[in-house]
Amino acid sequence: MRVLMKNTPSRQTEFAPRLSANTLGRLPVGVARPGFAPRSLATGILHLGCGSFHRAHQALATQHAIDACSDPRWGIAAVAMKRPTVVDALRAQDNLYTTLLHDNGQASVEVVGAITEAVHAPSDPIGIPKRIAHPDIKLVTLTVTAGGYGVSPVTGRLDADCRSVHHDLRHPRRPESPVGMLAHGLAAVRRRGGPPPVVLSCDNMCGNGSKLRGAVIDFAALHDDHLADWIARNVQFPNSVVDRIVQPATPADPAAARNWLGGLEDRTPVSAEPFMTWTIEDFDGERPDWELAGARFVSDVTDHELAKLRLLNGTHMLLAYLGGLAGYRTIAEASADPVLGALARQFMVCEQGPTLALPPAELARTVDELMRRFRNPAICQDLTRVGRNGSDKMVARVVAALCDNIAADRPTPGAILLIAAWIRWFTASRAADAVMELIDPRENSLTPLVDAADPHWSAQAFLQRTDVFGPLPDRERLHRQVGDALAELARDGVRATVRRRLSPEFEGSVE
Ligand code: CS2
Repeated sequence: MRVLMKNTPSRQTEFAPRLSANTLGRLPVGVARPGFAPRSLATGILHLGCGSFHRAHQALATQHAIDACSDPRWGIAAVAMKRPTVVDALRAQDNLYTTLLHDNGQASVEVVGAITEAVHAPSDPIGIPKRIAHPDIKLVTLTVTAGGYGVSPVTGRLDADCRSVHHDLRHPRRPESPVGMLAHGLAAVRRRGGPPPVVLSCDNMCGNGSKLRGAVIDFAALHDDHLADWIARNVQFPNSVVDRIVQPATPADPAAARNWLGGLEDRTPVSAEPFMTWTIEDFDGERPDWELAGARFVSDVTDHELAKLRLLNGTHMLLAYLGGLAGYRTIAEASADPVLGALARQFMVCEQGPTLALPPAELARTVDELMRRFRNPAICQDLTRVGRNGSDKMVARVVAALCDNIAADRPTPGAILLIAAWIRWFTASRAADAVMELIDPRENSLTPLVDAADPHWSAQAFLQRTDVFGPLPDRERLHRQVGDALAELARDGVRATVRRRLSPEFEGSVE
């Protein structure tokens, strides 16, 4: 049973006992915990990317699935790809950690015991390919971010020139990249015989499984054509769509967790919202009963993926860039601003929504729910973080819908403002005395396009970058609209510029 708790400070001692298998019994009654003995689990899943998202999403769902069916096969070996911090913290507490799901000043607190082993890839004596090839591993899952796939945005195939590919071809036992680990791991499975694991990407990107499959096959082909062919014929890479807003770890988290845990210390708790979905393409093979923990299995995830990326992530970008320019720090603050909140709603209902296969009532419900989720004050999603790598995210989250809307002759004020605000923030971040950082993988090649004195020239130069925006229809009109919005943002500020573009129906909600 999960109980909602209020956070009441407990007496903090200098040497607080650590969360561990031995101290589980000391947790306050309201804290949920595994219904199984964590040490009794076998390891059936190898996960690459042991970050906060994995621990608040898949690992928590796996605990619930194990609990629901008493099936002890599905413990997770969670691999940290670079830094050892989480691994060290988890190992010191028997791989247990706390999830805090915050809503309305209350939290549902649960200690998770689904991780059987925390592994630091660079120093792992066994090596990840060998672990992948262990016959008990039925699933290899991933959250390594889009950049971890090594796929060129131009060709959609593995970028064979990158350093990690060269490294991984030379070091089959100790590859560094997820794609190298998978290809060498699957090569070892092929040598040992028997069914290969299913490879399930849980990264937030379009066609995550298909992209990963292409990259692993491309890598294998550089090494051995027969292996590439074997992977193509034998290994399943289902697509999946994940959703839960997770707060990045902060140094203050352990102290906050100690209060919820009745004084026990957890050095690596995770905070997130209560909402979660996980939509997975059907595949053959053994797996935990994740549907008992909120996952959905479907034959095709495309519609779910478009809805997630366009409604949630696209609107996150809108709030990040305009909110950042307006001086806000977090998504919760930006979405609580009446003018920005009204624009976010209008953008979802009138621009992103009509491009999706969602019935109107479902769209209205989703938009209401998203506005509530964005405004959750307990989740601190930093705008500089949501806004970073914008050039990689633009097409799937914003421009694809913009193009559909132009083709259907629907107005696109939100997308125009979003692009203008991104350019403006990027411009501000290039100034010698910049106070607003904006990280982007293309920052070097975009910097020469910045011209604060000539917004129309700048708009045109940015929009001509097909590696960022793809081929755009009606270019001249778009150049003018983005240039006008840039000029207005500079002259009149964010709120006045946004207000002018709110339709009466949405402006009515602005006090
Ligand atoms: C955010 C996502 O940083 C971002 O791009 O939009 O991390 C978002 O919180 C998740 O996709 C929610 O499921």
